[in-house]
Amino acid sequence: MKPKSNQAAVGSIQCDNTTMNLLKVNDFVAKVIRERLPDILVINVCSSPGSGKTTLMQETGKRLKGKLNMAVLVGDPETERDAIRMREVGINALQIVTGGMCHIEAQMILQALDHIDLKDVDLLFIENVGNLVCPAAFDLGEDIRVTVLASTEGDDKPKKYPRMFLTSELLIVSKSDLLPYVPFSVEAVSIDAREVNPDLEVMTISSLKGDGMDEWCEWLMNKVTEKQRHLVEV
Ligand SMILES: Nc1nc2c(ncn2[C@@H]2O[C@H](COP(=O)(O)OP(=O)(O)OP(=O)(O)O)[C@@H](O)[C@H]2O)c(=O)[nH]1
Ligand SMILES: [Mg+2]
Repeated sequence: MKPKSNQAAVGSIQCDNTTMNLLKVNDFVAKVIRERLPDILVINVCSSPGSGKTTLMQETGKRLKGKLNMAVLVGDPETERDAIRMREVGINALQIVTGGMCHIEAQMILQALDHIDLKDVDLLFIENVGNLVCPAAFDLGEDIRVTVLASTEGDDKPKKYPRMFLTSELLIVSKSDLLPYVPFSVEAVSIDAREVNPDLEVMTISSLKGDGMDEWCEWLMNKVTEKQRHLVEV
């Protein structure tokens, strides 16, 4: 019987890693997206399923109403549910159904851009598919990547899923209202995350109770201004 382990047997085929080629193609499409959205701040929000991304988007939309124009592209393997939840609170949202895929790819964003009205939009969120692994590898043409980690998920995640934290600018510890009830140390997660990525900012938020929302919204407003200023300079 032939060996079935990963160890290369004599005479085995040395396969090309075609995934690397796919990622190269993805990078080209991401560049096209960046060129197409020079005046809109694009934020890619990544996390495990259920960490509170949609709830955060809903609460953010409510608070930023009248201050800046926001839109959301939201990816899920199936259903329109998250886009419907966001539209219910007045957010311009379009669902990307990935058909079972565990991440959004840049070509999906490029296709979606033809189906969402971005006139006068300052801030475009992409809510990625809930998954701490695959989304880390796909540049979606975003300016900023945010990882959301709920207090209920455990504070050991940065070292176990390092690429997600390495490629993010901001870590949001969500569901902070549950911190008194779960074994989760914001300090420990911050130390681990910054060992992976020393430049990572950390914020603690409860979308449910509102803690940290002011700081988050101010951060967003500043980033939108920075993007627009950069535009003027260019
Ligand atoms: N206690 C608490 N619960 C929250 C908070 N934010 C969200 N939740 C709850 O967490 C659950 C998941 O929230 P969602 O916003 O749907 O999470 P999600 O990350 O968008 O989920 P997927 O799109 O399926 O990955 C819901 O039951 C929310 O009510 C929070 O700040 N505190
Ligand atoms: Mg969601």
